[in-house]
Amino acid sequence: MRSENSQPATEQKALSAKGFRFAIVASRWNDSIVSRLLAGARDALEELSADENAVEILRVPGSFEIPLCALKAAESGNFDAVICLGVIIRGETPHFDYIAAATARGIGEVSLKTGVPLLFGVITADNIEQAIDRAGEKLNNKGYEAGRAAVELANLYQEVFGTEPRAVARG
Ligand code: DLZ
Repeated sequence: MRSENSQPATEQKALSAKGFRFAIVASRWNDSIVSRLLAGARDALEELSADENAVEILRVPGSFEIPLCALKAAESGNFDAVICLGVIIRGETPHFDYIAAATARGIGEVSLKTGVPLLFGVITADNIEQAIDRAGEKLNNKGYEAGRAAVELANLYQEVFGTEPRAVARG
C-alpha cells in the first residue's frame, strides 16, 4: 500500500532520464523476486526515455554485498544515480536483522560519502508473500519506484546544483 505522503506521478513535474547514466546493483539471493525489481527499475528508466546503453547492471551474491559494489559504482564517476535492489526475507536465524541493518546503513553511508544519489530498492519482508506483494506492477514494485526516484534526483541535482550529467561529462 502506498503511504499518504507518496505523490502520485501525475502531480510531479515531467521527468526525463535523457542524458543521465544509471547503475543498478542487484543481489542474487531470492532471485525470482529480485528479477521483478530489476524489470521494474528498467521499465521506469525506459518509460522516462533513458538513452540506450545508459544503464549498467551489476549483480552481487547477496544484499550484504550491495553497499561495496554501490560504493565502487558511485566512486567511478560514471553514474548520476545508483539503484540498489535486493530482497531480504526474515528467516529462522538472526541473519535477517544483521543483513537488513548492514545493507540499509551501508547504502545510506555510501550516498553521503560520495554525494551520488543511491536508491533503496531493497525489500525487507517477514515472508515470501509479503516480498512478492512489493514486487508487483508499477508503483507497487520497489524497483520501479526506485527507478523513478533515481531520475527525479538526477534532474533535481542538475537543476539546483548544476551537476553535469555523466553522459555529457564522458562525451
Ligand atoms: C545469508 C543470507 C540470508 C540468510 N538471507 C539473505 C536474504 O534473505 N537476502 C539476501 O539478499 N541475502 C541473504 N543472505 C546472503 C547475504 O546477503 C550474503 O550474501 C552472505 O552472507 C555472504 O556474505
